[in-house]
Amino acid sequence: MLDNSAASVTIRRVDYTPPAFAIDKVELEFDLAPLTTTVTNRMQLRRAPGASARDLVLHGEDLELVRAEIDGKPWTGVQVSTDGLTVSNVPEQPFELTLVTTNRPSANTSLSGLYVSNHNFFTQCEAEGFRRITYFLDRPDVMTTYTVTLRASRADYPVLLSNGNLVETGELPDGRHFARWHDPFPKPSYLFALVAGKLVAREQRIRIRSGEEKLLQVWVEPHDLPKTEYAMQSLVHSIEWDEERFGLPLDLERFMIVAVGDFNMGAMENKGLNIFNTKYVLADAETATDIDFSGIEAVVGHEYFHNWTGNRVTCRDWFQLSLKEGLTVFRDQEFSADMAAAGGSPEAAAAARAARRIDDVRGLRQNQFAEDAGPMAHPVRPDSYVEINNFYTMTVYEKGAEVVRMYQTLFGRDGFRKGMDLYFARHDGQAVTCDDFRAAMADANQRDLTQFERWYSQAGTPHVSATAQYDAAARTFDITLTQGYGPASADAKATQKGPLLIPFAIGLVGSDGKDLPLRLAQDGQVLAEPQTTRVLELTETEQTFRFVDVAEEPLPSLLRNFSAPVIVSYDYTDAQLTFLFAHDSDPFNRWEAGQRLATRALLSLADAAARGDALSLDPEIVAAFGRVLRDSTLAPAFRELALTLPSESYLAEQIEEADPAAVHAARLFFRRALANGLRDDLMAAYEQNRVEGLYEPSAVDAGRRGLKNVALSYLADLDDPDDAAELARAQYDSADNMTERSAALVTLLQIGPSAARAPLDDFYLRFEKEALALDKWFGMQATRRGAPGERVLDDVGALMAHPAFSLKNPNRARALIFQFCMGNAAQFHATDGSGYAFWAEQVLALDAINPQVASRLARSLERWRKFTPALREKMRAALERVAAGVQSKDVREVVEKALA
Ligand code: 0A1
Ligand code: ZN
Repeated sequence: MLDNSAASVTIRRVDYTPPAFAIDKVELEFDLAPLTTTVTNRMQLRRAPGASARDLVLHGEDLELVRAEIDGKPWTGVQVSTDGLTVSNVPEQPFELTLVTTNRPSANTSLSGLYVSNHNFFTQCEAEGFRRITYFLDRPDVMTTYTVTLRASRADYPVLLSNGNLVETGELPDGRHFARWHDPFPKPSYLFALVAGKLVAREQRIRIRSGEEKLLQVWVEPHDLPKTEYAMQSLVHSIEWDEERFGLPLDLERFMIVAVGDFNMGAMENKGLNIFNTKYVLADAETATDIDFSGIEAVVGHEYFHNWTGNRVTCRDWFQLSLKEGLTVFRDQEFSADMAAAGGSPEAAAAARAARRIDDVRGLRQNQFAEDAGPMAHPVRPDSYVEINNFYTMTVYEKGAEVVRMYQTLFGRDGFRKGMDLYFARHDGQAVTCDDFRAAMADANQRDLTQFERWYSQAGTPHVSATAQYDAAARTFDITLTQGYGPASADAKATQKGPLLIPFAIGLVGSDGKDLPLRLAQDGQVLAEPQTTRVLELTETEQTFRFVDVAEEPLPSLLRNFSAPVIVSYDYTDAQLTFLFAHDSDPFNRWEAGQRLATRALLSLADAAARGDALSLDPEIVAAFGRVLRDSTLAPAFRELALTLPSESYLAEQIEEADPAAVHAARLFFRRALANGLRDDLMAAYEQNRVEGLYEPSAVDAGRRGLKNVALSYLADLDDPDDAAELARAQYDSADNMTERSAALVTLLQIGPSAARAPLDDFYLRFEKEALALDKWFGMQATRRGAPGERVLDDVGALMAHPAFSLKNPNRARALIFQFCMGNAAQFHATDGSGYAFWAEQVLALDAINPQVASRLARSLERWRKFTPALREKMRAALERVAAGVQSKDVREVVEKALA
């Protein structure tokens, strides 16, 4: 049982002490059975140099100790507690400790440690799951080599996998068999994994640049084998890319990916044995969308790239999590961009790259900026935590990736590569800190990066405000940048100590829409075209940069390609934004101009809606969107992104006291204005972007489908949506892929439940046995808009009782409950508080099953203080209800911080 009364313990970064013991090697033997699995753990231990501890304190949770021996003799000096085992008076000299324990895999619903999913065994050890398998020094700075023997019934568990290389297999009495694996690379316990069960593999042999042959395997349940082609292809591309871009080869003889249907996160980079949520492995045209395919490519890449950034060089402690995660997200973003760009013309490649960048930044701004402004705000390298699982956050991952990207922006690709090379030369095989990475970047590029440390230690999103002054007589253009932070929690404020080094990319756009040549007053050097973007280094609180020989008053294009994770304000007029939206040579900023234009209009519409005023939209804005929609020189993927308005939750973040109903009304009004104003263009975009021929998840085809489906969705918001309904219905019926089919169904749901009823039933029958497709079926009903006065929550409630629904499967819980609470703002924030009551009930129900999943859901109310007083009070009540009934420290940390 979890103890509801136990005080939460805060772990602090400054308290780090090195381990008192080292483990030279470990041998693990597993007698696998679902009810009770027995683990025999034989460790060669020795005191760390200089350490004098007499007792050995090991981590352990939910274990039953059967036996303890030192150097082959029973050892009675052991003390079991709720969080570990103390072995007293251990020998001075190196010794062998043998511990036999049992655990209960089939009763493990937390999906941390050893658990059963669909009758097969899996493990998840990051961050602190290994201690649920055996007593150990379960901390990332204790690295050792593992030899693992798995024993199980051959009939029930024909496949037995663990990290590294397979060294021996054989038969045992009573229909059992065994497999022994050895991983030659020392690793921390969080990278341990085993898998056992009825699985089959797609295999491929490749030759890497050294000439060595490698075996690649993707393991799945037998019926899923046809859906593994894309994952395998993505793995091959990842291996090639890491050799090409960073000179990093695959270091093991074999590399395995295993898919599991019950998984808390996306995937896990266990050494040589990556374990993946099925969502990021299984795909075919029928069941997966373009977004799913690109998610698979990114996550396969991400986990593979961890082999060097995370596994060969790992984290000293969990405060350094972004050392591996920020860096690996950056690497997977670059990989995805390169893959999307591959094979196209230079223009197409640039457009594909820009589309990826826009997508990544949109995610960051929507989710990480909100996190950074709320009660869970923390630096990229946090200073404290109660439950480390709560710190696998957008800040550590996505903001961390932006921090890594800034090194590349400052030093260029070659300088960044030099820094990476030095990092591996210094630290291969070690557990290190974010400071070590920064030092490698600094030393390789002969730069002092002391100030840059603040990116790791300061919480909150920096604000940069810009003002400009053109002097026609002197032909100078001065741009003054001021940096600071917005409102923040007291904890976040306490971390904000001084100005950051902000790489600020800028261009100056002339009246013909072309970039002007840039000449900065300090260095007197003119960049020849097309280098008309300049990275300014803002290091002071306020700094003025002077451009000289500026022939005409330019329009500044600020923070090109989003060169730093900051919020930029500048007093653009609508006309200036419209101009940039039509001309900026930087595709990111071209998109950004449209978003600024839309956001400004949407916020003023929301304001009017909240006051009950009549709504109206300047036809010039509609016209600006129309020009981009019609511009066939622009990639369809870009036009799709340009036409996608900021989400309701992003807009609510921009408002001091947000009224979700008003935001919803504003966004709907804007969409209707675009639909009515651009009907013919939308219709044309729909017709012109039909993709003929065999389905391919390429960036180009996906872009066309994306634009076509965004056009369809606008057409469904026409005052008369009959044509759209007909198009959507025909698209649903003729679809030969999930992208088209699900987009059609979502559009029909947008038009209304009656338009969607028949295809919704068809979808269910078609995909009854396809878990991932069924997740979509739940998700689209949870996120449906709902007519005025309609309660989508009633449908969600009914779907909770559907035989295919289960709270125990994280993907299913996310599809229905999370999608409603986090992806349907207007319905979730219903004024009667019904959404919040539902939230509290589900957080508590999940808390008893799976604290990690419960805690993620708990976070959907953390921004409660941002809302109107009436909503705020109802949210507080829901939070208090959870605080009173919570069992896990995971959820308790979140709700206590929210209420503090
Ligand atoms: N390191 C993995 C993410 C991960 C973290 C925790 C997990 O279980 C609690 C599972 C996976 C990654 O970055 O992909
Ligand atoms: Zn990762």
